[in-house]
Amino acid sequence: MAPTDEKDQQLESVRVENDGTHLTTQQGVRVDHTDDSLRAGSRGPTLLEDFHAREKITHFDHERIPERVVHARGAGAYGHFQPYDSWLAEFTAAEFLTDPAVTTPVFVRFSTVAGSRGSADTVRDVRGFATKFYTRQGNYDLVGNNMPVFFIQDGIKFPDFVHAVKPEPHNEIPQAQSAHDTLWDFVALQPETMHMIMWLMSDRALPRSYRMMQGFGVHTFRLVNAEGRGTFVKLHWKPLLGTHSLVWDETQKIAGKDPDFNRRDLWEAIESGAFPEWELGVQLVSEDDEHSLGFDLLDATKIIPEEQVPVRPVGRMVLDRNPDNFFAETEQVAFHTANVVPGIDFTNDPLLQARNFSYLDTQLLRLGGPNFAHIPVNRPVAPVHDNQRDGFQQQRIHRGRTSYTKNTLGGGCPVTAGEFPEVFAHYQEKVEGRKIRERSASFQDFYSQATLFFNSMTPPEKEHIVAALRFELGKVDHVEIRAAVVDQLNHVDHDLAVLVAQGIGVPAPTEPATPNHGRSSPALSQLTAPVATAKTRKIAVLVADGVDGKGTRRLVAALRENGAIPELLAPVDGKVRSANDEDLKADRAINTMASVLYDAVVVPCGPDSVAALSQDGYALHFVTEAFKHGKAIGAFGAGIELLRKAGLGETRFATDEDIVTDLGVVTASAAEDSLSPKYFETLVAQIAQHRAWDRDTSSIPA
Ligand code: HDE
Repeated sequence: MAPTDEKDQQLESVRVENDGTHLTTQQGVRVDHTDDSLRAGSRGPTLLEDFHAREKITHFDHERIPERVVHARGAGAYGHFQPYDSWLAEFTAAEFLTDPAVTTPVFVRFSTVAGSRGSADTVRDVRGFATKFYTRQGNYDLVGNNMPVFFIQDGIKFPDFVHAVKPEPHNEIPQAQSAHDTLWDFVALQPETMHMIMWLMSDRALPRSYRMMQGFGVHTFRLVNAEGRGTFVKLHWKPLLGTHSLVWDETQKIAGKDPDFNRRDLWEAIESGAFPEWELGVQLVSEDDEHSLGFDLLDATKIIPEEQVPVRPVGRMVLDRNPDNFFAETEQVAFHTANVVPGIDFTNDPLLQARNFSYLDTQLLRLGGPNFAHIPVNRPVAPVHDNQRDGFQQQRIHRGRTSYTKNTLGGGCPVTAGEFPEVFAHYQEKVEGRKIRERSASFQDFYSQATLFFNSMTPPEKEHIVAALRFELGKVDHVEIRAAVVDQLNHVDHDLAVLVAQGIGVPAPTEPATPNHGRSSPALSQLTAPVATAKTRKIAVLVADGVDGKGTRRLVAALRENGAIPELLAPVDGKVRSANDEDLKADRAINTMASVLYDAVVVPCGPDSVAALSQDGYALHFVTEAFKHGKAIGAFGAGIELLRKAGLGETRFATDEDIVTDLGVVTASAAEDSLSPKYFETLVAQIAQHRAWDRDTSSIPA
């Protein structure tokens, strides 16, 4: 395929194709045989002179590099970013944010934080959302997360925090889980974690898809305009498909059924042409208003509520190309918060300051030396001219005699001429102070935004937080740690603390430690203004021999028309024979899949089909489990019988020609051609709702 942008073009020069080639050594010598080593006699010892065997095995021995100390597991993709218009030029000199004629190539890596490279995708965790913009002024990295705050206020505590959340050092248990003693011991002793803990215990920690996650720069950064004026900024990514989550029971099951769930989802969406999109937005605060927000902008445990400062749209990012090679690109990509371009600068957020040290440092170990910027995925599209030389894995052949500034022998080049914003010039912030190890008094409010977050949740979201805290603390062996966390929760919300205490066998507090201020920020809830679309949702259609062929075809067509992805699941793989004797391709055997891998399930008509499915424990469990997890369920004609058999609580089904929607279950008694198009519309609308939260599923087994 012809390269699509400057970055793709650059990568093209290092891509290797093996089609129609011969096997060689690394030296390009063709090899006659690679299955037997060179030996003295066919049963004798292997000879040292077998350079091919030695090279092959040596290379293999050195294939691994250290995984990232955090964010080890990830998935990446290429795409591009384009601003809508130039309004932001009043605030920043960064061309890629302000010139709508400029399309900037990007590489994005999504990740979990705590787990190893091989851990499951759907664990309860923060998700990384790191974007490398290959701008014409050099690389800009926005290394953000899917939650807008962080656990700690000062980077010096990062090693402590990470040691606490990672598997415990004596037995390396548990993998990719926060539900263990050391994390909660840390939390109980560090009240500044409470706001982030509320996010971590919320549905945000269980994204349905990387494509359905918000992203946040977290810190307050600084935009600088062409005149050198600075403005504080918070950066937001908003997914066009809306922000949606899985439910906890489901995520645990997916971790076994498909540990690559989020990675696969991203890959498949891009392969199928359903390119994920996000809108970049900014919250701007003038320097004059720095101290008027009621909290400190430099404190990364605080958000600026959107109701206080609106998020203004800047541009759109589309991811439209999967990498060719996971290791070369997704593993070797090196993000760094200090990769900034003219127009974007730092603030004194102590977390950001530490990150500006850490990211360069970590790559030196992970990627084996100071030349990691030469690795194809990391190379800027902007020209690079420096006096840095040598080092392990040097990839460039610098010509000439000079590698120092100033020089006359090289004509003075590379020169340092130019003025901001043509060149990067650090923002001239005036700073004064004594050297002191002390946290500012303005960083001491640990609870008010944790409370704001909890207050802003809808009832099901609150229930999920209570259940998550009970689960997590229920795994903590030391009861005194459980109690200490409840004490902290009692500063956030008294009722929350009581509910959690009741679930984990510790005394409930009698009085609130801090009264709830009662404020909320509706924008924090995922459910108050959801984006309703069925696009890219995966729908399981349960079929067996004797299924209503016409009805099923119409269903599949209607789902596809709305951008959903229907798959026919049958008791065995291959095909099914419909009631009117046509063959329908079965996409999967039911027992190789599970309801947790789909967004909705539909059972078409066909008395014989339904009779067969009713004898199939996998099919019955499929429906019950989808109901348990709040998913849209559909059935028409005899298909309703399978729902009855599966036992969907008090749900009311269609008994005559009507379409009935009850508790997110959409049924119609008609079938084949007499099924009204309205049925499909209603079903699609229900799928677009993501989940039905009005079900009481507490007694539904799953
Ligand atoms: Fe990171 N973080 N971090 N982090 N972080 C890393 O860099 C670090 C923090 C984030 O896909 C490491 O290349 C410190 C906040 C993402 O490659 C390391 C502190 C946020 C990624 C590191 C933080 C993040 C990382 C590990 C506290 C959200 C994955 C390997 C001062 C705004 C990037 C690496 C990718 C990765 C250090 C806190 C996001 C060790 C010291 C806050 C998305 O450098």
